[in-house]
Amino acid sequence: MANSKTIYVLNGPNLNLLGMREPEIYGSDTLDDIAGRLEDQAQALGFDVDIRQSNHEGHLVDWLHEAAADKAHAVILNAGALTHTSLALFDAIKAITVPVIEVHISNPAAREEYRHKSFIAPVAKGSICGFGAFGYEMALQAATKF
Ligand code: CA2
Repeated sequence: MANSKTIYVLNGPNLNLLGMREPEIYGSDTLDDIAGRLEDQAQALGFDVDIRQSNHEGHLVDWLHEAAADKAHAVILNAGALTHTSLALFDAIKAITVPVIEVHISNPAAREEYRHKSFIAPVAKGSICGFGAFGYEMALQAATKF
């Protein structure tokens, strides 16, 4: 059960493949590598992280609602390709008061035109893009300052 010291780290479609495909874009860290670092750093900062990944949009919506119901401290969200399509994620984030930090490993603004629109950015507290997997650690640092 989450509490006011819990930071959710939610990952969307295909991010389970991190470290296994397209390392030139997404680096060589797996999601487990990233999770291990976040767990250590969160603990040192007096927080805990709840790290999840799903290939299903509805799971991400449910987890955002759960973060709100459990009064989590913050959500770090890499919605993957759903970033560019999901009105449902926009609505879910807009409906909750828990701050959401948008993270992308790559810099979508420097990629294909269809990645330039984010449904998350207008309702996020802020966005961190283009710093590789380190972006998750940047987001954790930022979240612990709220
Ligand atoms: O840069 C990011 O973090 C993205 O959210 C990654 C999404 C992409 O659709 C967004 O535009 C930017 C894609 C996630 C797919 O992850 C993979 C990881 C390894 C190999 C293949 C896909």
